[in-house]
Amino acid sequence: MKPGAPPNSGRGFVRSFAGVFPLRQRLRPWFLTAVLVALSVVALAPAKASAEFVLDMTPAGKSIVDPQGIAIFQQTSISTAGSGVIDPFLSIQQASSPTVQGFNSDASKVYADAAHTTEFTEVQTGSSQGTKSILLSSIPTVTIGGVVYREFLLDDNQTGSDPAITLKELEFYTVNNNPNIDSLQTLRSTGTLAYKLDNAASHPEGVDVLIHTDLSNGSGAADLFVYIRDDAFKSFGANTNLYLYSKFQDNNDGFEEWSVLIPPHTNPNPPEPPSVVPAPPSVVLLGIGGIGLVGFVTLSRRRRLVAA
Ligand SMILES: [Ca+2]
Ligand SMILES: [Ca+2]
Ligand SMILES: [Ca+2]
Repeated sequence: MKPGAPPNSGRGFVRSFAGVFPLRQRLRPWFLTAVLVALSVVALAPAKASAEFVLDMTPAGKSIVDPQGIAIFQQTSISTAGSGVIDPFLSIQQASSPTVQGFNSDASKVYADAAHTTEFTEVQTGSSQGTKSILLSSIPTVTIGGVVYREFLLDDNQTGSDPAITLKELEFYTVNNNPNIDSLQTLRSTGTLAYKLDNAASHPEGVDVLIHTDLSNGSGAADLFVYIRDDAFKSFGANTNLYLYSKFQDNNDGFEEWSVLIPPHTNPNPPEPPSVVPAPPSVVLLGIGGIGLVGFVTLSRRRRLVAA
């Protein structure tokens, strides 16, 4: 050791490593696997971040592909006024609460837990109130850049003085022949997950969507189109129910309403095809493993040279 060098320097660690694990042992398959798994776990450990990654839906007309490459979000001011324009299926309202959440169902009440101890009181249940079951086959399809997407429409209502609202959580599930699921816990455990906003491997801290309702033209105007790749909905039959769960933060004033456009009404300004689609998580994981393998082989060669 050089004079003044700290006792636990990197070189000292390598010597200790080489002493504990002889070269022959380090080249065995189980050892390689253990090293790759350890490297992958370290690389994928959740980052300590104070805030989630934000998809900022400003200015007007902006469209963004989500980090998973499954969803496209597009700001819109399309009018929802008049009968036969939209079919609402989830209405969430509680002006006094900054955080509101819920999912669509034919159940008379919806809860967070299967034991029914926490009710989502903000959900306006009953079809006359704007919340009901909906079939996946009733969700319009739109082709963008040769890829088929399911189209959803969100209309937020906020005060003019505080028009920003954040979509914190957004999840889509399919369930065959069951329009009456009444708890989020049951939906998450029995439904087939198609898309979850916070599932981006590149953003373990989570993903939010920031919406400004003042970009729309007055009342009766929607704020956001959400397009989900059709091939994300794996469970699909004639009686497949579509469940949408969403959670908002910084809510004020009126309700948040999810709907679909009723044909022949269509989006007059569909989003541009995404120019870059992020690689799926499995490819990213393979890449991290590959980097770990290259690093290990390089380390082994260096150890061999030192040994020679
Ligand atoms: Ca609105
Ligand atoms: Ca609101
Ligand atoms: Ca989030």
